[in-house]
Amino acid sequence: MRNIATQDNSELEAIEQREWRESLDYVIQQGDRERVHRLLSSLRNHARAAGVGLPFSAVTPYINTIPVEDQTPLPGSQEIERRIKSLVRWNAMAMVVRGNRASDGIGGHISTYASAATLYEVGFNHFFRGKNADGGGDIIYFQGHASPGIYARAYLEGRLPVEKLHNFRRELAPGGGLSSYPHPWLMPDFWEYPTVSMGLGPIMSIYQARFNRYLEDRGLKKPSSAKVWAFLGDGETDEPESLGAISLAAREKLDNLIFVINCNLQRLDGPVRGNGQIIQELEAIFRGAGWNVIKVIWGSDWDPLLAADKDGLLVKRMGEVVDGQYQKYAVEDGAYMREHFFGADPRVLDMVKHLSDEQLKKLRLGGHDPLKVYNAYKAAAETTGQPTVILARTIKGYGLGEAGEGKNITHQQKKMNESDLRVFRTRFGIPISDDEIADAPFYRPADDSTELQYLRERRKALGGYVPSRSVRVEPLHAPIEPLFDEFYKGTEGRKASTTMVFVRMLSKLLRDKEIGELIVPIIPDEARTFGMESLFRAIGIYSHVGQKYEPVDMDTLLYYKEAQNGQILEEGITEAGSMSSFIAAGTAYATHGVNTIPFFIYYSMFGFQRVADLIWAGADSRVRGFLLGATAGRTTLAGEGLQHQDGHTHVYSLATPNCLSYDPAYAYEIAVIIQDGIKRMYRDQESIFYYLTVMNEQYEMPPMPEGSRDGILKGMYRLRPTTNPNAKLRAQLFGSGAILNEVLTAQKLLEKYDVAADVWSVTSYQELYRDGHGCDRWNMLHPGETPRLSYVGQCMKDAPGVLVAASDYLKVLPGSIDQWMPRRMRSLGTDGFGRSEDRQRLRDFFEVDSRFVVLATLAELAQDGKLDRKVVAQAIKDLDINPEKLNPAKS
Ligand SMILES: Cc1ncc(C[n+]2csc(CCOP(=O)(O)OP(=O)(O)O)c2C)c(N)n1
Ligand SMILES: [Mg+2]
Repeated sequence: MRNIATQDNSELEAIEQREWRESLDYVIQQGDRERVHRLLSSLRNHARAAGVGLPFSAVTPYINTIPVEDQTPLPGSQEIERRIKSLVRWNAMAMVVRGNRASDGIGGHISTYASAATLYEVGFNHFFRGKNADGGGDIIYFQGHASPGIYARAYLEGRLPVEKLHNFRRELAPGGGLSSYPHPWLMPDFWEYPTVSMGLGPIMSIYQARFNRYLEDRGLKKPSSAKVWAFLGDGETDEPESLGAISLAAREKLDNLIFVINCNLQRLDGPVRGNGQIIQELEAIFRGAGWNVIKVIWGSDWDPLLAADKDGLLVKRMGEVVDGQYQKYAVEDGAYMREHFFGADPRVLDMVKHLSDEQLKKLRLGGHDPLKVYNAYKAAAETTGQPTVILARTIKGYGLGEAGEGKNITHQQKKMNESDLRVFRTRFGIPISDDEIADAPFYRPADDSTELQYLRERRKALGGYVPSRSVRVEPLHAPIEPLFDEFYKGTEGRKASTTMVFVRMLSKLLRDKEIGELIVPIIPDEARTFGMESLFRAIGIYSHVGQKYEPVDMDTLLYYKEAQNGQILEEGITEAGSMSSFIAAGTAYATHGVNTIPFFIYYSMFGFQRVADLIWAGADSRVRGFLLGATAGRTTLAGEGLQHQDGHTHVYSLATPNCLSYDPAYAYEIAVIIQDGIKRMYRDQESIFYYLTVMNEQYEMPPMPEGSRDGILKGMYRLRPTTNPNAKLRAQLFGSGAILNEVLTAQKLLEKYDVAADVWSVTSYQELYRDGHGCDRWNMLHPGETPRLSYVGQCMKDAPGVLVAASDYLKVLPGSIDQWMPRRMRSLGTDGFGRSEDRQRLRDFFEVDSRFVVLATLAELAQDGKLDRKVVAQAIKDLDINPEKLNPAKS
């Protein structure tokens, strides 16, 4: 009896469901979507009022977002586009296979592009706008591992000669090669944006899209319909940077931004979410964040099946299969799919009885169907008020067949044997004969072939080839020198910190008629810490919507002013986001032809230590601008302790080849460095950027010594020579940043020990190091010529005495120039974890105060036999130094 009742119930429910659906269909067919929305939400409210709460769900069924009825036909010739795509596929694969035959282990990826080919080709033929288009064209972040496909297309376009393809990943080959991934540093006419460190492309693209708006809102660029496209892998979305800034994109209504996530359900080792569904997971995340989500899961082959699925049984089945299983269907044959996918429900199985196993195997997925992809891109491009993400389902290694399609090893598949090649060739109809196939030759049809004519015509219509990087900006010629005059004079007794000096300098630059509007201050919620709040009112904080509220401090002079033409990028607590803005602003000279000059000021510890990989990406992008690590110095930032006190970012920054790093002590040093920096980057158009540390210790800023300019820039100059050069005991002392004052005090204290010391200000160990190695290298390679003398060597040529350096950074920093010193140099530095303490105790703890400079100098003299060791022992007592104190480097 019970069974019959259950059966009755389920039949009743099925009828009920059908009737409700038919009623809804009736409303849908009227064509008024808003009416459907209203109806459903009133039903939901009605149910809620009756106590039936619907569970929250940000996901829609596991089917395409765009219904078949809403599709528009693909313009152009599908057939020619398919042939072009096949040629790109072949050449991309051949590039990797040939490369690895010529040089085993050279690497490269076949399967990423193989899965993404349609996603790119639809873009190339119909959407990506080149530099001649409105607004200078689109900005495209190509997925790094798909680079072979992008090169293969450029080869067909006639932009890359075949020799370059032969030298994929062999950049040092005669005639040059192609870089493994998108690197503007290595291919400055081709690649625009580096992407291969996963997660950075997505976050950079978000801030790029926002920066485009900023330029428009501030009148620095005409509004345009240009888009920012970011192509990423589904595995890549596990990187925190990929998803970490998506809410900003929605909040700022960035409808100029389109993410395309290639959901091949696999990453390097295996499935992205074997036991789940990455597409559904991403849909929920993006929808929750306010994005327009377009799922492109099933290709047109599935449309008739879905149309016949009146009871939603197929959709239900599609939604219950996990990704690991979907991957299995991709590698198995049609019979397996029939049995295991459709066969789970006899009614679903029945729906495919008219299809052969072979036809089942060939049912295409959405990301491989140009029509579906075209419609998704079109909808994305037409979306207003929201960014769009396209979740396109594909198969990793599509087309590789037995050689790797859908297999777990496919990411690293680099080799194909003759029979694999033959299958690939036949599948994609590449006109290469059996005799030649083993060689995997590149194939390019004649220039006047239908394919190449079509391809050229499409790119012309869309504004030129992409990717393509060019610098068309006019060099800046504004006379900025007078802006810095006041800083050369010193503060005449008043105390100031280098941070205060910098902020004053920035304010002057901002007020300048010529370059003021080009300055882009970027701050991650730390303006008050650095005494920059006066800028809020003066130049405004950028907000696309202006200020919709009355700020609580409206009645004060320095109120928190947001404005549509605001100039400050107040990013909130995100160094990664701020750095992405810095990259967008610092590459605008190439992207937009605008010389924006970013100044990104942040807590020094949270720069190179926190977002070094983004800084690296900026360096690769040929970024220009100034990074300012404020509250810097392990012992200069008092109180904050271990997590905040930076004593090492100058060591990290040394590793970035085009970053010039300075640890200046005085106002005039900063003035010289920034002025020269603007000249080198924006007048001379050098692809360099700057890292300056600034501190919060206040002291008097002296006037600039005559003739020191060159030395400041090169890295060192003699600041205060001894008044007693003929003394028997001599020393050379080197100080940087706030520790320079300790060294000057030591110079005085040493007089009591009859030691006459010269004091040098070292503004940049990094520049000295680079110069020293540059000279050594040149001398090694030119044995027959007059040897070059390093700048350190020049400075030290006639400098007598022992050598002692002290800095607020690791000992290795001064140690890095040791080899160009005429004699052994002792380095004092701040190796170890910081402490919450005041400056004086910190400098005692880290052994970098004036007392330790004195002690080190005396110890060096004793070691040279110039001084009795008893004097050193006495000095330890006089200076009140505890010889048994903890070693800060280890405690
Ligand atoms: C930060 C970072 N970590 C790791 C890697 C190494 N890596 C390169 S590709 C890849 C897998 C990519 O998977 P997915 O994002 O899904 O891209 P697909 O090739 O499947 O399109 C990994 C782990 C990297 N390039 N960057
Ligand atoms: Mg993947």
